[in-house]
Amino acid sequence: MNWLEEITNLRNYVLERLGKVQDRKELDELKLEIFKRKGKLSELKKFFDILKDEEKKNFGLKFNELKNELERIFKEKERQTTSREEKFLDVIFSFPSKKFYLGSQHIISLEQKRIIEIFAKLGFSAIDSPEVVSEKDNFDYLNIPSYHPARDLWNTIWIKKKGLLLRTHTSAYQVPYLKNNFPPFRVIFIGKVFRFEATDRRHEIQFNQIEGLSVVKRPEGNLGELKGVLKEFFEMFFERKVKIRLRPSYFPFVEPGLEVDISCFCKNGCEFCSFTKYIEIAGAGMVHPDVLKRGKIDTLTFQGYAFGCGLERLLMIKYNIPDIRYFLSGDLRFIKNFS
Ligand code: FA5
Repeated sequence: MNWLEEITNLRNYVLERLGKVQDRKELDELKLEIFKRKGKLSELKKFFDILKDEEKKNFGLKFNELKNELERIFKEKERQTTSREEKFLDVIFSFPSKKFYLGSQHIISLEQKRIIEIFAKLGFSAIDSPEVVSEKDNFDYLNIPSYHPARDLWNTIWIKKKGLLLRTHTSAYQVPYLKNNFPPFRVIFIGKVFRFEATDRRHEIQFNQIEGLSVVKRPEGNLGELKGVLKEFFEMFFERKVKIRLRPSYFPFVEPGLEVDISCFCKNGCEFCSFTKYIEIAGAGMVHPDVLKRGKIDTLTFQGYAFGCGLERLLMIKYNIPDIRYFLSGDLRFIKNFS
């Protein structure tokens, strides 16, 4: 057999064997068989001793060509098998696995659910309400026309489209609800409200309110019932006895208007209650007859009360949270306490 035939045969042999290789082990065995010191490739070197000088040169060229080609083919094959098998071998089974954090609901969502359950026990249904509302619903229909100084109480975030705004209070849904529903009803609207004001530990620009609205036949649904409902709610929410204090106040959409205080958890006064032993917690009152009329309610037959309180402020008292800004901070150290 001449040298060219032997070179061709070896090439064919290797290609055929490589085509059948299944895994890295078989590949390594074949590589050894070809490239080891006395392997199939070195066997060909015998021609260097046999051939005449002029043929040696041609043989050398072909020999090197084959050697380079086989090395390249083996490298490529190794790359393919590495990706499948060495990756698997890379796994060190004694290593701790990656930590997975299960998500959980935010304290605000959890507490909203609890509050809805408590009010359900008191006969109130929870109603969805929009966050983008008209100027009329947020102000005018609640006896706060554009020239009214009370508008300054609610620093408003306006939307470019004329007449729309981010609701400054959940009371914005009073008239739309009254218009579309026939009494008697007891409902709560719970959700985000927005105010363009400087933040501090008790004020946020976005917070949540719980609005209660009850409209029933006279003489039911009076201030006495309002006080009873609030007391029951606060006692169930805080899971302790609570004293309620109602003080005269002014909101244009209720008459009379009230500020609701609850007794503080401290004994001798603290920073929370500014050493007064009472904490201001909500606004409330009997729904103004003009508001009821805008909602097409017969004011001779029906009367109503409404209240609105800040959810974050309730939670600050309940869980002793010193700063309202924690709620939206996204700080996991805070959030995880309540998941
Ligand atoms: C109102 O928003 C009235 N709509 C409440 C109301 C409803 C009165 C029905 C009468 C009848 P006020 O602006 O006081 O009222 O807000 C109500 C509660 O929201 C406050 O008692 C307080 O708990 C909370 N609150 C007000 N401003 C902020 C703020 N910037 N950050 C966090 N909580 C706030």
